[in-house]
Amino acid sequence: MTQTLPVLYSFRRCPYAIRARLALAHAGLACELREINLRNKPQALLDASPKGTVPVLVLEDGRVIEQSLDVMLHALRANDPDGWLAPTSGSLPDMLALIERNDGFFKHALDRCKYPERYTAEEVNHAQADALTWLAELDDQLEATGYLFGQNPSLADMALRPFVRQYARIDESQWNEQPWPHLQAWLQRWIDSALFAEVMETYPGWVPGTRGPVFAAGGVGSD
Ligand SMILES: N[C@@H](CCC(=O)N[C@@H](CS)C(=O)NCC(=O)O)C(=O)O
Repeated sequence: MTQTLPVLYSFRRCPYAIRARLALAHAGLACELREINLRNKPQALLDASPKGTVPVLVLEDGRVIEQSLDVMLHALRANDPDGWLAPTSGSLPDMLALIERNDGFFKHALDRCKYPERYTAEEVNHAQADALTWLAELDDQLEATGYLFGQNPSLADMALRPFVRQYARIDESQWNEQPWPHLQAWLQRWIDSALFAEVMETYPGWVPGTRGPVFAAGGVGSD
């Protein structure tokens, strides 16, 4: 079958895939979405990207983008209608530094908070303390303008929100009781947005040899 659109291998609940879909949807960069089962990865995905993680974007010319942040940058460099790459405060390198700490420091803690049974009690206690520190810092950073880098949503807001959402979903009543009003409001605004609804739509699992649905044909505004 000839490839007429970029192909996005995706998994609905994966925070990395969510951030990639956010940028693609916002940029209106139409692609063929292939919803995969992480326990039974299609050969086409492994052929394109042997590391076997999602998201993976295969461009029409065969180039493969296999890191979520690179998918975001690719989409936004093609079309960035609300200036996610040019925040009103701070710079792209500042945003990339925060995203790196999210993907390293916070993700490490998040995994231990989410699956405590897989780790020792000491590791979990440590991770919980790290997560609280990180989230309190984000709350502080959001206090002035409601977004991480100035007046509007940016690459950093969109790259981090799926991970903060995962943390919030571990224990929603505990999340609601935390003293982080700016962080809670920031997360909720996104969850209530049209963009969130677009990227969290449910698609049937991709059947190899068939064409997946077209994703991101419209272009959806920031929250
Ligand atoms: N650094 C990668 C991480 C992607 C990642 O770890 N995705 C997870 C799903 S949330 C995955 O595909 N894991 C492979 C597996 O579970 O087999 C990125 O930013 O795209």
